[in-house]
Amino acid sequence: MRLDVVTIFPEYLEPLNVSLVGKARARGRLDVHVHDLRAWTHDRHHTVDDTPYGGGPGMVMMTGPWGEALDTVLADGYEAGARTPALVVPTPSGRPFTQELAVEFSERPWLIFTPARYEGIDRRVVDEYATRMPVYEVSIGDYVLAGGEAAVLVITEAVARLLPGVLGNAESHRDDSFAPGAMANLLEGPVYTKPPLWRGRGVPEVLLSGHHGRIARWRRDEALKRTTAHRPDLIERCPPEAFDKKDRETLSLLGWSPDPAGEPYGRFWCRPKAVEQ
Ligand code: 6GU
Repeated sequence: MRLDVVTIFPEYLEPLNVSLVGKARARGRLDVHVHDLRAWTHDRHHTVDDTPYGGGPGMVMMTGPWGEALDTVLADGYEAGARTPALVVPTPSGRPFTQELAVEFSERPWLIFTPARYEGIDRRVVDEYATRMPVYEVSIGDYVLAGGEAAVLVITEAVARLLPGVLGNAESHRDDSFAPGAMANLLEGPVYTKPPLWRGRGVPEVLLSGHHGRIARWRRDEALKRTTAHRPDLIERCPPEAFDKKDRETLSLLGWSPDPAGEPYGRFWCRPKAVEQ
């Protein structure tokens, strides 16, 4: 997979040399190119932004440098044999970045990221390139960052670990908390390792029992507890078939029951009264 990143802070992307993404590059699974947007300015001050039409606070990134940068990156990539690029535009007003989108990105041969600073990029840039290639405007969560560079790091790490030959085995993705198509997406419960006693704290006995069935059941119950506590929305949208008899027993103990309103709008389960939490 080829990755291009155009940014006014190339040094912000240094972590792409480290850890999992660095390893993917070293193994030849990822070909990363980071570009300084200011290379495509022509004035003494390397200006990339200007005041917004219509007024208002902040600055808007100008069409000129972005247009020249993207034309050059596209030409260079095609020259190097890359094909079917997709543009990934990190923005707090994008669609949520999810594991499903990470899987979709991991299946594409060429991603071009355009992390912006200030109030974002002149809309005409996205509109122009959208006539030539798929454009994904994505947000990594409901909070506001000063720029899209950190989002590029997040997205790249989520995608790189899905590439064949980057993590240990392909099986390792099947159990990801947010694996697409899973009947139920549950959060992982707690994990433990040696020593068996630390500062007076032991390990749940069942994990030392060697009873694989009981261990699997315990882990499932812990995942249900954790998910109801932290992400009740994930439980609400699980279809009834997602849960076996023991799951339903555990959910019932946690105060959850099938939605009496008959799952309107895909809500199959409802949360306990707040007082019980
Ligand atoms: Cl992708 N960019 C910025 N600037 N803020 C964000 C974001 C992206 N996702 C969430 N907040």
